[in-house]
Amino acid sequence: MDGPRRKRLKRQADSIIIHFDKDCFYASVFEAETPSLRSRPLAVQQKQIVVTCNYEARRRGLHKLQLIKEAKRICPDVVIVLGEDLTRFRNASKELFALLRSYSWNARCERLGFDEVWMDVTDVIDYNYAILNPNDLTNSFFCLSKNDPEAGFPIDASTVTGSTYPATSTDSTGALSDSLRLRLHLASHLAAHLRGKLESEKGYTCTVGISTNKLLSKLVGNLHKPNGQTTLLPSYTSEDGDDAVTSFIDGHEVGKIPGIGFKLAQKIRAHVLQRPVDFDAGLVYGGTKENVLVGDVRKYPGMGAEALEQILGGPGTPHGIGAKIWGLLNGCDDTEVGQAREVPKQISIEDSYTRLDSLDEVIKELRMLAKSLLRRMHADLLEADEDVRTPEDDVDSAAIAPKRWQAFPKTIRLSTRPRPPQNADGRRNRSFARISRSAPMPNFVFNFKESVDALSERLVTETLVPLFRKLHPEKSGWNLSLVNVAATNMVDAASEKAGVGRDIGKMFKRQDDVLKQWRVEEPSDTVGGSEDVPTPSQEDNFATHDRWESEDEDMLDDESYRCEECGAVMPLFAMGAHARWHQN
Ligand code: DCP
Ligand code: MG
Ligand code: MG
Repeated sequence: MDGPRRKRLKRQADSIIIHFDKDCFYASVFEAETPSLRSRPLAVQQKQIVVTCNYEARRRGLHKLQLIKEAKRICPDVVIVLGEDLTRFRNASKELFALLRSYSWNARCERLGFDEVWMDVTDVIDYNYAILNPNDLTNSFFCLSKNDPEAGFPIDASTVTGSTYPATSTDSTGALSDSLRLRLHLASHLAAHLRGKLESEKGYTCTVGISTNKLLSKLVGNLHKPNGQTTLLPSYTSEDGDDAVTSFIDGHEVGKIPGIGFKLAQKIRAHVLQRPVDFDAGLVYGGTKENVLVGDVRKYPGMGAEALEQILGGPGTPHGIGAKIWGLLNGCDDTEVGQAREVPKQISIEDSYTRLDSLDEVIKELRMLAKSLLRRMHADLLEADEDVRTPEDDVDSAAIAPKRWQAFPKTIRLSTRPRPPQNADGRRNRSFARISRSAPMPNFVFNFKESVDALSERLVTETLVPLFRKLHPEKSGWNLSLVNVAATNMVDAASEKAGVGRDIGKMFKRQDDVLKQWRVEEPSDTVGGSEDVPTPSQEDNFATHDRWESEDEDMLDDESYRCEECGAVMPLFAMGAHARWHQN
């Protein structure tokens, strides 16, 4: 029984989204490093588990999240590589993302984890749609640049490239006058082009889905794995639910819909089955034997946004969850593809210690921190310079790899966390404060001709040790529990004059100029300077920082303030006095 006619959600179909998922990502990173591995069964180990394996291994019966023991039993000649150090995956992920990003006009490229990327290519597709010749679609040209009409490739816009859902198109009549359909054709050609680039330039294959929102593009890609692409073809909307999107989404088990996690899925299943759901704890993915399809839920009597709010709402679930989930079950997802943030706001490396007291110990630790800081700056801020280099460049920089800085951190900040002395009652205050000192980032760190070891040594002796002495004028007995070195005050290279990142000599001169007018002159009597006003700092911040997000958020709470000039953190009430101190 179908019940009263339900109001159908209108699906937005203005945007065109492409979703990429790299095939056997971790394994393919090793294969890219060592191509001979490609023809052998290869498994990547973390702890006692195969986190992923290549398709040769999968052909022989191995799969993701299998026990190593099991994998060896099934395939004794499996090659096992260790995947616990994520550095190579992070770097590969960034490199692949940068390639895709370079084809985007609107910078709407968003990563999910290391191996997935969404691109909102609406602007590129609309531009190409507008220049199509409707009378000669078979001889079209896909333009990759608004400024360069030659950049692009020939396509047959009357057909789609790759696989489709539905597999064979039913509505051929008038199809080519349907703008959504044509735009999806165009997107399929762009996707194929990008897959080709990823493979020919970087050696990675991936699985791609093309549709009008993040949800549908991600789901439809799964239909042809690996090294395939699937376009979800119209119709995208209908009065009675016999459109392609509805039939596509209806066939999914509810728990397979991104955004419907295990708990939500269990509640929905229980409602539709009208009984508690069997829970099979043995299944790795936290799945269940019960299959409740999206279609079963969608057509269930009384089902809709309000009903779902009743079923799912309550403490711990955000208000409006019903409408959101109802949208997903109908293939609607209005979340935007995030805009790529080009470079981190700051890079911060820290380590915690049980006790750090002598200058020798401190210097040893500063060396380690400076080295990782420079390595991270190289990984996160240096990009391959793919521009054509002028002969002039080649004369004086022949030895330099074609790389350039995407951004320059103009400030280096050293922070420590001394343990306060014991109180009279013999106890210590629980909340430790960080104190910090900043200085201009010295120019030499941007010179990538020199080794990281040599540069970090210089950074320690010329910058970090002097900063440390200012921060801790006492000779010893600091009892430090944490040291943090950060590159902050990031300035985008693109915002400097064009080409500055490529011409190192010019860049260094400019750096000098920039820094001169900017330099903070330290008053000579900084003992007990007001920069060092203690602040509460988070107790859980013990692990070495290794991420892009600014750690300002960790250090700053509602009652703290960071001086824009020197980066010192202090309680709000100290702000006025601190500003006056700068003026003197
Ligand atoms: N990964 C992980 N732990 C998990 C799942 C995945 O460390 N529980 C890692 C290993 C994968 C990478 O993330 O290589 C990407 O995950 P995918 O699920 O996309 O798996 P693959 O890319 O390896 O395989 P596929 O070809 O099925 O996409
Ligand atoms: Mg993935
Ligand atoms: Mg993958």
